[in-house]
Amino acid sequence: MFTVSEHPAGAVNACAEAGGVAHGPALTLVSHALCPYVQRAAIILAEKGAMFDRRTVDLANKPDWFLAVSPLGKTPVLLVGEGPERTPVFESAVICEYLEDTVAPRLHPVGALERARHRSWMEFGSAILNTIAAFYNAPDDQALEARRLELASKFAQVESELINGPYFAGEPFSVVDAVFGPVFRYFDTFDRMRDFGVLAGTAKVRAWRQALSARPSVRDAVMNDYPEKLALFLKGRNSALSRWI
Ligand SMILES: N[C@@H](CCC(=O)N[C@@H](CS)C(=O)NCC(=O)O)C(=O)O
Repeated sequence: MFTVSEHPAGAVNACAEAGGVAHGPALTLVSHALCPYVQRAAIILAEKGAMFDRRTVDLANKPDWFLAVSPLGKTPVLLVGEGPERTPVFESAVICEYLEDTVAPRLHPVGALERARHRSWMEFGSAILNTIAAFYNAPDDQALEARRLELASKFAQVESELINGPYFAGEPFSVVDAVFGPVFRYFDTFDRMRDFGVLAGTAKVRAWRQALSARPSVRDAVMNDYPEKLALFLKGRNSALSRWI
């Protein structure tokens, strides 16, 4: 079963390509409470001021209606339109591109090469999410330490890519920011366990993390009980990290 909840984002859809059509199709973001890929879509929808509904699904017990709209059985899915005309768009990167194509304002840079560079760093953000999963699933201390070092090394690479902030591209908020907001959110929970020192040598990354955590779209991309739910999930991994909770 799923629960349906309204999202606080306001305003109406505006079609960027059509030069500002007042109302676009109904949008429903099929979500999971902890999914960082869902969060990036929610952040972009909020940044664009798009109205959307959110349906939360239990991924441990996937209902048939969900499997019918999610060929890979994963969240997020963006349902565009209603009834028989409804089209499911799956894979977060594709959802981001669809929203860029259809809802103003554009968050990607205008120049093709700079846009490609942003997409590259979105991929890097996804690679960090995979390392975070390997970190919290590490079966023993040795594996945990290896993943910790891998994370520190990846954030050192991000550090050398950052300019003056507050965001990835400086002043404007971009899609890369929507990818890294959910990445940094994990560290709010990790930091409560102990100081793992993953971001110790990366002053620009730490400043970026702070700017993103203060951004309303990033803050509101999860429900209030997210920290408790994440802690419970991490505890349930029975991994080397679980004992710190
Ligand atoms: N590449 C996908 C990754 C999405 C993903 O891994 N979603 C997870 C939740 S965060 C999921 O639905 N897992 C369920 C499963 O794999 O069975 C995207 O970017 O949308």
